[in-house]
Amino acid sequence: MGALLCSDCSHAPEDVPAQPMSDSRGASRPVAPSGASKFLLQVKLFQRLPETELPTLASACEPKTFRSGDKVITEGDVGDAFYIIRSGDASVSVGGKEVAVLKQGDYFGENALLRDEPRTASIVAKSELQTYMISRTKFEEMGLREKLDFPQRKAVAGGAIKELEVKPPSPKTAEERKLMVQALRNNQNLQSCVSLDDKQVAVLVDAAWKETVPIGKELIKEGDLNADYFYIVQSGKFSISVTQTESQAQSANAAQAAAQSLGIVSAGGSFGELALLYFAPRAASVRAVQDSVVWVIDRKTFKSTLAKSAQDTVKDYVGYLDKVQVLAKLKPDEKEAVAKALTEMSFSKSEDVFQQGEAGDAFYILVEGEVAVIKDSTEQTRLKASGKEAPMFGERALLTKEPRIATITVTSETAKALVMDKETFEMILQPLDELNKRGKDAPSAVKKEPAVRPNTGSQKRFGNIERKHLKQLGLLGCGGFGAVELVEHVENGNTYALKALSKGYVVKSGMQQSVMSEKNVQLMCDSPFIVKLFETYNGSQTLYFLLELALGGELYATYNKKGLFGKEPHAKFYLAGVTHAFEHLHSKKIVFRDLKPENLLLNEHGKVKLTDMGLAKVIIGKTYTTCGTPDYFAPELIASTGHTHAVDWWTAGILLFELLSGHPPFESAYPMQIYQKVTKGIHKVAFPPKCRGPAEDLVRCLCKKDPSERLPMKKGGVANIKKHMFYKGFDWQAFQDLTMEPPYKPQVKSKKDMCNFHARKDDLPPQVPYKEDGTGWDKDFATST
Ligand code: ISQ
Repeated sequence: MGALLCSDCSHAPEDVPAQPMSDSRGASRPVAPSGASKFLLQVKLFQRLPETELPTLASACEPKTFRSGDKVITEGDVGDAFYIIRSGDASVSVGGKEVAVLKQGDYFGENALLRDEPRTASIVAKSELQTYMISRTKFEEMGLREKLDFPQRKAVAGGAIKELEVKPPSPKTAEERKLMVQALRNNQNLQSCVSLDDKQVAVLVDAAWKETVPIGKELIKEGDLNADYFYIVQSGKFSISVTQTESQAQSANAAQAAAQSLGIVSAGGSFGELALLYFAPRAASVRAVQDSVVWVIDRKTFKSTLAKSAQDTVKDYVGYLDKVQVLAKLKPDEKEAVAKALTEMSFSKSEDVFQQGEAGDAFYILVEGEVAVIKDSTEQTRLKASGKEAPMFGERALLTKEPRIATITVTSETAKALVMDKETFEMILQPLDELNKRGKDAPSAVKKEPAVRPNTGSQKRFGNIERKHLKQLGLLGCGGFGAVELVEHVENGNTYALKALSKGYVVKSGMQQSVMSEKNVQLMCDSPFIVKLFETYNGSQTLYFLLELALGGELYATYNKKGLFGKEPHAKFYLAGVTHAFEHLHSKKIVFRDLKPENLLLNEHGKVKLTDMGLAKVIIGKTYTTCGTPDYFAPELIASTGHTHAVDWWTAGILLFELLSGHPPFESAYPMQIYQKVTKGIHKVAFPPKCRGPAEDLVRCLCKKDPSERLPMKKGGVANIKKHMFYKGFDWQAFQDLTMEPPYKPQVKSKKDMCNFHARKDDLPPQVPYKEDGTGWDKDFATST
């Protein structure tokens, strides 16, 4: 449903009688007037067509008239047509309740031209209703789908270095504290995303400072990038206004759009909560309509308050580690580092945590449930976790790979353990036997940063291609930070993708660290399922990534243009590529954090490759920055309680749902509404017919709210996906060997053929002049000149 609720109705075409015309099957059908072209331009979907196609589109418009009371669209029916209202009113109802009235110039159902999704609302004519209708068949017959341009969904990043202004807390009376506590508790958006206990609310109240806001002052400006504060109104009044963009108006359903209309916030109310979650431009403007007083809470304080509970958990874990004999010689900060790197694992009844005779590579602390210790088929004892007791087993695995001396089997319905494997232990410290041999005065072995080891393989992988040998051939794409050009090596004719980032823009946005991290992460990767990095260059104004070329196009555009949504063989193939890519990244402790069809490319054979390491990061244990693409956010990202590699498996579930259904499961034009849906959980989502059966089960197993319960996080790991019913009959070996025939083969005529890319120059990010700032942030960037 795409009701343009704030449309300018003067764009409506004149009410010209329809004239007959033959359609492609020779049947006579009425045709829309030429004025329709102008009108159609308002529709977001059609703005993605080249202007020259508008007359063709207008000729696909069929005038259709409904009598008062006629049902135009029925909620739940599969949609196959789009309508624009020429005159008359129509009622929009969801679940039998009227949520909006559409008028001349409004339109609905444009998604039906791309996907056969069920309608999300019913539309009934309230008076005689004259419309133009475009059917999907007609739209496709005219080849218009292929000509559409599909802009990428933007990720939100949280890594800006910029310093937040935080003022000292202001003194507060008991009454003022009460008002703030209630305001925090009454903020529905906040409540539905994060869970704040009384102690955390008290910390936020303590930290708040007071500001006076004179009448007329704009406290928040829509689109402002300085969006770091949340406000509670102590006295006075504020008006909230949104310049509803076309995209919001058109992708929201009527009910959502109405909820975002103008409003007034008075004493005890609050606003700006999105700023607490992550760094993003303001979504609305807020102006004082009276002299007012507000309390201010900044994002940094908010985030660290949420992360505190994770720090308390670390303290509990250190307490457990204190009881492990083989770790007795570790220093306090070393134990803390181990505690932070423990990962949670979930087990079901009768599952073996490990078996007697197996080579041990990890040790476990049981924090929930009960297990039996079984030796030579005889139960020796049972270990039970309680609030006070966290039994542990397998700790000798940190010293040797000797075989397990007993089997550990879960006897409770479920069990949860904290796990540390030998490899991770050695990445954050050193081999345990070496640590145990140290003298008393030896320094701490805690490493500041996890080791980043470039994957160089046997050959010299970097320093082979110089930038001066590259010739630009054309623009492939524009991302948030840079442009991607097709380039050719002038000596050997090889072609590549060259991604360029303006250094001035990187510095202006405070993204220096994340750009360096992107390069380091790329250097570590070597997988056929990840776009390869060949070189990096550091120019005076620009940083460059020389990347493997994938000329088949973006998966997102391909799905839309070729109508691949809902096709199971395709979803299987692409998710298999993602599974391999994640397996590779996670083996190197890299979390990707931005899976979506926009970040998957096809090469000329149709093989899939993951791209864009802009948000990827090496982590051991948890990390706390909320970033990614809102449609794909996992619940723990929203709750800001720390996340692990398990977020990637959540996104894999969302991807599978989207590839089969045509839209992500938690969808809204308003991020807060997405987060509320995500927090409610996947069990509240209605699965469309194309995403039922084994596919539905796999989505549900990946999108478990508890990260440790997501399928690949359980015992068996990634193989659990490979063995899932959804992949019954799928030849994983052929897939891995790259011998499996891809389900879709893009048209690519040569290694310079850019026909699958339609970059627009106006989407180019700004080029900001750069002057060396003396910090040397970029000195290790280049692999070649
Ligand atoms: C590789 N090939 C084509 C386009 C690309 C865009 C971004 C990154 C890599 C690419």
